Amino acid sequence: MSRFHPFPAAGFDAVEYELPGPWRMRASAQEPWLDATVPGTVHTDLLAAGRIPDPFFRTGEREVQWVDKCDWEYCSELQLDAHTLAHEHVELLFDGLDTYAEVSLNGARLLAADNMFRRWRVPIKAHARSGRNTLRVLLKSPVHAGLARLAALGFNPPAVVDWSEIGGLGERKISMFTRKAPYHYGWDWGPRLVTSGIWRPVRVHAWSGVRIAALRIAAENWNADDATLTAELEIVACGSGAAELALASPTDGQITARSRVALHAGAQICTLRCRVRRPRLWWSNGLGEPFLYEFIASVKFGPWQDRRTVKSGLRRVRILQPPDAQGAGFHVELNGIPVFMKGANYIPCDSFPPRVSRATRAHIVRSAAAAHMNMLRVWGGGVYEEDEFYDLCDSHGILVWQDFMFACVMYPGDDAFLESVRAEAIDNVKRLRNHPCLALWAGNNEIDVAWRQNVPGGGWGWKERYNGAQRDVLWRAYRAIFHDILPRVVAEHDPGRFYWPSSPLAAWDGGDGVTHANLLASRQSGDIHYWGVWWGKQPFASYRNAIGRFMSEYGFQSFPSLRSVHAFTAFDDRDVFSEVMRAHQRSAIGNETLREYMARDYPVPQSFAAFLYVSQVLQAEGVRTAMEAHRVRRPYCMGSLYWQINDCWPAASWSSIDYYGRWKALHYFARRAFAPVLLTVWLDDGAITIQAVNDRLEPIDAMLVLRLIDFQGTELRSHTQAAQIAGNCSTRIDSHPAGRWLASVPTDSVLLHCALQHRGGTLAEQNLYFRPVKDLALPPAAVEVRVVAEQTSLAITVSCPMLVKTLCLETQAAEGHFSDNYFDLLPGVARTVRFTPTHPMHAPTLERDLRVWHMALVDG
Ligand code: BMA
Repeated sequence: MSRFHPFPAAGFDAVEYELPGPWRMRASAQEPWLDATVPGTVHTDLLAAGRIPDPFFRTGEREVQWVDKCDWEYCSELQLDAHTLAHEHVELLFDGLDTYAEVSLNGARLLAADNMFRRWRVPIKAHARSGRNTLRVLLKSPVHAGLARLAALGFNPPAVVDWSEIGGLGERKISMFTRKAPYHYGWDWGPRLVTSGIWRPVRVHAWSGVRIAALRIAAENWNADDATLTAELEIVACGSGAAELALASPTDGQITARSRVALHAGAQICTLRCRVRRPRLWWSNGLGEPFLYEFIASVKFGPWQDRRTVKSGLRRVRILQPPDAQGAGFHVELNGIPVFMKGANYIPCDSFPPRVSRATRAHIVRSAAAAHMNMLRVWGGGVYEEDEFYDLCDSHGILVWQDFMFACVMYPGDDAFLESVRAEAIDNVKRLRNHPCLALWAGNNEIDVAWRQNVPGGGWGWKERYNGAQRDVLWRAYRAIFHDILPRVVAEHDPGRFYWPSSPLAAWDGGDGVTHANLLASRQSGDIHYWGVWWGKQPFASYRNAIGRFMSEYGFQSFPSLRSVHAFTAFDDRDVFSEVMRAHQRSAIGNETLREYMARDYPVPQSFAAFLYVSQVLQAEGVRTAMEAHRVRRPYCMGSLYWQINDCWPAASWSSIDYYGRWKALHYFARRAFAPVLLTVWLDDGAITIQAVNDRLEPIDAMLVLRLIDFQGTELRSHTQAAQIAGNCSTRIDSHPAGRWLASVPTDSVLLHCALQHRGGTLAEQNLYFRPVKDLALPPAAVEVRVVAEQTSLAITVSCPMLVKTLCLETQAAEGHFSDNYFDLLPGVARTVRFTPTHPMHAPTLERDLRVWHMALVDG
């Protein structure tokens, strides 16, 4: 017996396995059966059977809108053997049913589900037989259910992003009536694909005597080298009597606890405690190792036993709002250290979540870590992600701001709905609470700011559309969900974790429904979604002033690359204003806004390919202004999460990584702007200001080297000075009149190259230009490209005797990843980037396949 398995096998072990299938599906009772995939969705099954066109290709989305108006039936044979059926309890576990599902076994009704986000455990012993059993799941149309609820309410609550027209429903918006991923009804970056399905695994669980229904691991009473570990076991027993509990960790042998308890029949919480000396802490990306412990909790009850294994980390995260002269801060403190949050908002990686592979999720989380992010916000219009997503965040040191799945609508407040919300919250809080990455729970996305109950005329004009009685109904439901049910669930099942009712929000006193959310959008406290740039058409420079305590959203759109556009268009569609491209642009102001901002600073290209390239550069330059400005303002501002890291289909959007996983220019820019040591320089009111931000805890003694060069590489002026940069803060290094640098210099053909030199290397660098790109006298640079094969990658060296502005390397056929891209190539300074191909390839092949973009090539 290993010391981690404290109880010997009892010979009567529980049985647990995922249903192997095969599954079949059909439009109920009318059509022949088709092969089905579980976990999966109706749409992906119909697609695999050739019954619908690809909804992502061209305008395919429009042709599949009939699917959500049908009921669908799924069926599988379930073999149960005598050993399984001999257990006291035989249950079916449904980890996710999307959404209105009637489940029967051998004709006997088992379950009527109505919430995509819940997990269901259903006893089947009374209906099961040895041998073959027939399991049927009828998935009823979420549209019919939604329309019925809308009719019953008698008025339509507000909803901003819900493509009811595409769904043939006219103005009737129904997403708020169903506990189902909000973005399925369409968003301003996503299609309307209201799917149904058995979207998470179905399992059989047969057990006797006792089971551990849930486990909570928490560390308390911290000091430098000591912590108390608490394991809370939720135990379900079939009778009463004495039981033994144990806790152990294969990671650290000193973690061990045992106790004897008296169990009663039913559910109960039992607690084990032990001390951890010199705990190895979990750190976020950039601060240290995100160390993980494995814990095993076990119970032995007569001849029966059960155990649960969980990976967790020892760390203390607090969200602090210290009052100060301007208002109150809003920052994450990790293991006693205030940490600036760098990151992005995360949406589901596909309109059909079950087809997202582990590799796709890993690519997004790894890309976040590679861009020096330490936080992702799992935004409230999507889904509570799969366990593997949080595992990835745990092991890459990415903290998670977790919204509950409510966004941009007002919800009904009838008892059944509120009960469903409570059950959903309990299921998900219990599932996710042991992840060290989990930083906070937030109630919803942008509902408070849109409604603004106590501010006449405030908000987005939502409440003004309703009479007093209707407003009462909607606001009462809001308070019940976000000020009562959700915080209570968090307090009870995840005590100590911070809860924030809505994002953005100025403040909340946590009281009995009392809110300070009626404060006008405040830059003095709480978190902010800043959309003055994009929706407000403000210049990018306004990012420097519009700074609050925590920037949880801001962003700008771009198009995916040409390679990606090829995948969802036909040849004739390749014009940003074509019907197909417009169908993949869901922001009402999308293309016009891109073009308007482009015209301010860039040549607006004639050719489609150049337009895509410039759109990415425009987005990247704009958003980096914000990232740098937010970091510069620390500690006033302590978080910068741009909108959005990923896409759920191929489209124009605010993402930095497109649907196919390709990094846009913005992701490369994010990696520079979020680097642990940032050097930033900007021109404002005739002054050049240089500032360094150091997220490392140690101070740095560096040299600042400034060189004014022309586009042919001639150095016109230079300046060197010592720069002492403190740890974990932002330091102003220098600020001086631009005139000192620019006297008698043509501003359209020079740049100021700023570098922080440290121990013989360049720690950080940045270029400052003095005119918008469209007014620069860019030389007709011919870039020399050389490719040399290395072990697993190919080294591409680019060079040019003159400046190459925002050089972009693109492959035409080869698939792979560039280590760096979208950078300025300084005159006469060669640069090597690495290309890691998906499939091995030779250097000459890549050399032929490469295509080079830069600003001087853009046809204005
Ligand atoms: C934010 C998000 C989303 C939206 C995005 C872009 O406010 O919360 O609702 O997609 O803006 O408009």
